[in-house]
Amino acid sequence: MPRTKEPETWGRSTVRTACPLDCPDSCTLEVTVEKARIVKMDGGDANPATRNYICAKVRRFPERVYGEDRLLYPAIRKGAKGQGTYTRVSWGEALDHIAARMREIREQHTAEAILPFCYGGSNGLLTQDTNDAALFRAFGASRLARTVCAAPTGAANQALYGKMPGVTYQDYVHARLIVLWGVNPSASGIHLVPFLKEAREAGAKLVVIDPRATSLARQADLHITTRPGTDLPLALAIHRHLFENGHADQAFIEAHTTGAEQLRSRAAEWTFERAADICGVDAATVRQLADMYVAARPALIRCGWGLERNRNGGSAAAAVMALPAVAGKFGIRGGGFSMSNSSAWGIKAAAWMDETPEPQTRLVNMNHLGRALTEYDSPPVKMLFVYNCNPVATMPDQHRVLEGLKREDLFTVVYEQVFTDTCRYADVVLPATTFVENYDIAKGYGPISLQLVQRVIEPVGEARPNAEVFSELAERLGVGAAEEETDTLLRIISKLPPGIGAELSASGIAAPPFEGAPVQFVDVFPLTPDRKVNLFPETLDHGAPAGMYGYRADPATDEYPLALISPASEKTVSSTLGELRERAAVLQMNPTDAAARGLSTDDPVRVFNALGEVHCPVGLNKDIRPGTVALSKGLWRKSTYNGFTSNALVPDTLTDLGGGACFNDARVQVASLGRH
Ligand SMILES: Nc1nc2c(c(=O)[nH]1)N[C@H]1C(S)=C(S)[C@@H](COP(=O)(O)OP(=O)(O)OC[C@H]3O[C@@H](n4cnc5c(=O)[nH]c(N)nc54)[C@H](O)[C@@H]3O)O[C@H]1N2
Ligand SMILES: Nc1nc2c(c(=O)[nH]1)N[C@H]1C(S)=C(S)[C@@H](COP(=O)(O)OP(=O)(O)OC[C@H]3O[C@@H](n4cnc5c(=O)[nH]c(N)nc54)[C@H](O)[C@@H]3O)O[C@H]1N2
Ligand code: SF4
Ligand SMILES: [Mo]
Repeated sequence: MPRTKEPETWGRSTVRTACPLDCPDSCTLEVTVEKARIVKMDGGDANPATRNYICAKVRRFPERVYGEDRLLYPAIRKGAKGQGTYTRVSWGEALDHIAARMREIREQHTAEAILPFCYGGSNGLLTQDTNDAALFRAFGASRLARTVCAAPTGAANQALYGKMPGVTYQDYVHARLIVLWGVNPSASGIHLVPFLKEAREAGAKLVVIDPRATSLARQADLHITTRPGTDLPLALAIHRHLFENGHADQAFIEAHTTGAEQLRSRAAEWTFERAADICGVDAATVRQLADMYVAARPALIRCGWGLERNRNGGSAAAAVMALPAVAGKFGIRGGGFSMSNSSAWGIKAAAWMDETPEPQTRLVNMNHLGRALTEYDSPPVKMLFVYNCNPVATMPDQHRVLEGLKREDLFTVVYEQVFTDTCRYADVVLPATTFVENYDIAKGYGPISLQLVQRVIEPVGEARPNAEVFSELAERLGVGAAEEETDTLLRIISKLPPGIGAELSASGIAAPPFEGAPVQFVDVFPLTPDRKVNLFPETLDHGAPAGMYGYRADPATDEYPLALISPASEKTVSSTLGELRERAAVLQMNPTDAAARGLSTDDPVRVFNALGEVHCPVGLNKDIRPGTVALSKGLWRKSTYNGFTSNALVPDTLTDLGGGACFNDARVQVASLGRH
């Protein structure tokens, strides 16, 4: 069983655990503790894919655990909303207060006026979809559609393949061609990088499709610098070439797919020239990509999340993931596609949540938080319970989110590790443990891995784990029983598929299915009802006028001609660890665009559109395509001059499939701010 806390030892010891942050890699960690304090966090070797090293940001995690922004005790708002002044209270008082307000709101407005709000936080199996979900279900709160990330790629993967597991890092070395499509592993999943290097040394060609020349793009055999949001025409042009020029694998299509004819007809209009024109690249480059893809076997496409964050994101991901089926690239080690592998274990929260069935209460799309807080009625949102999430920093339409959070009649609870930008608007702040202070189960979504997260140190201050706090609140509200965190852990372990729980308990890591490296169409097949690839999911063919695989035009205007993207930064995981950023974030801009505006490096600029404006320094960077500018995702408000981040410029429009966020559909203008 998991190690229970030994009496405090003052010697030096090392504890093996795992990183549950929202990152595909899910590293094994070795955490060194001295005098009951963490002195070092480094890599361990249990997860073969993460090879004994970790990222620089998690090496700095102790600065979060013991940092000045850490929340140490529960507190209740004292001054005006947004002022950020609080009085310390006990846990008992805080939970009594919350329970009383929840009852009151239910009586006056129905429980649907309560909106739980959570996302990635610590991404383990314990920190979400357990006692939190049970409480809100049993109480009858509104439900949250957790769509801020992976909703379009998830919808596409589900519809086409039923989320069939993908090629894992270990097998990249077998590929002859690797296409990194809208993904930047140098920041967002660093353990893939050495596998890419090995593959290239073994002769694989590398293609990168990205509006920025990332460091991998600079090393690639081919870099296609597409305009953001244009991957759909690019992928359809390759489909057209495959179908029209005899490169489609008819035998595979016949045996393993449905909907090929419809896909073919939607692709028919996308000649190389027409696609190239929309993508802002040469037709010859598109043809080169198609030729390389046709010629290579095994050929592997790593589909990332950069391509989903726009109005065409779902269809784009579907068209990209359909390529190996049409081109006949499956059935060989190192061939096929990689997407999220989070479903590879077949673990579903339903296994332990069935005791509390989900009520059919109002479903709120989290990307519409601002709208929900300012517009929804019958009932209005009267209480927001935020946990595992920092919506002020991470949700679209930041101004509207803030406007909603400022409502005096909104009761907001923020349950957090550090005093985030969202905490500032809370009526009650609750301190949460970090993953070195609680148990969890970390599930990788790049490599297929499942590891136990250990409680390495005692909670700092009065911080408490999610499992305990939500069950205690449920008990106060008469809809559940308080549960110790270890009991929740044991309950979940007992509901894992046979054998897995025992392995986790015994050794802290479970042996992955297919030895962690399944071959698509040899070891794993589509998990769709008919076990075929559904190349044209009819149920998704909506959203007139475009429909499935229909291209929606770029939202740029003469007034706001630049596409603003906000890629993952190596310094944070979304906004987690954003408190440690010291300097102002820099807007990356191509020198041509800067020259046209009379801007030089470090000039303070206004980045603006009809939704808002961001003030920050500009950096001239030839690695970003003209017409596109970039500001990192996950910035805290303190990281710009005026306290707004790219999300102040991001519309809350939704993607074509899955109701996802259109972060990269922000269209902006940039001008000098004058002296700062
Ligand atoms: N260090 C670090 N690691 C992380 C995260 C983090 O914040 N920091 N976040 C984690 C999370 S939550 C996620 S979802 C993943 C995301 O990881 P990635 O899939 O890498 O996602 P992004 O960084 O959003 O975008 C990847 C690349 O897509 C490019 N891009 C932007 N728009 C487009 C487009 O329309 N088409 C194409 N082809 N490319 C485009 C960007 O320039 C960027 O280089 O990373 C996870 N890992
Ligand atoms: N502009 C722009 N914005 C984006 C994106 C983009 O591309 N562009 N990408 C989006 C993506 S990919 C994602 S995944 C979202 C992520 O958005 P969020 O879900 O808001 O993720 P984080 O910013 O990591 O914030 C998670 C918070 O949960 C807290 N937390 C961690 N563990 C626990 C716990 O055990 N208990 C409690 N109570 N709290 C905990 C952390 O301290 C942290 O503040 O952001 C999105 N935002
Ligand atoms: S954030 Fe990713 S790379 Fe960093 S330690 Fe965690 S799993 Fe490993
Ligand atoms: Mo994400």
